[in-house]
Amino acid sequence: MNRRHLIALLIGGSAAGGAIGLARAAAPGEIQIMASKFEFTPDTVKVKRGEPVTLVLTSIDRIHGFKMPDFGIRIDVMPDEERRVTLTPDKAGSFVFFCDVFCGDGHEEMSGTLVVEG
Ligand SMILES: [Cu+2]
Repeated sequence: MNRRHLIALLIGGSAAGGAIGLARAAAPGEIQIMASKFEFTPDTVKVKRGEPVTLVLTSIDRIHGFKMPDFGIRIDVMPDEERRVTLTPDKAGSFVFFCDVFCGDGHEEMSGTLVVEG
């Protein structure tokens, strides 16, 4: 993980101010994502522009990868271990994330979408 890039994202996000006036979710800003052959669950994650969110990633079978190029994020997803990555989306839209550690015949299909509402 590129820590310096994440910090830059956080600073950029707070300057965007896109979430002002929106109702706050009751959740503490963490979203669990489970990786398995050959999917992420959930495979669609909704967040709000300008609000920090922490993705908590874990795998139930083997090592997978989690890559989201639009936000410069890439981490290994380990079995029985939680890995966290925090970002503040500074742009609205739909952004693809996918597994980048070859994990078998269905690997190419292993992807999902981050929906940033803004
Ligand atoms: Cu894979």
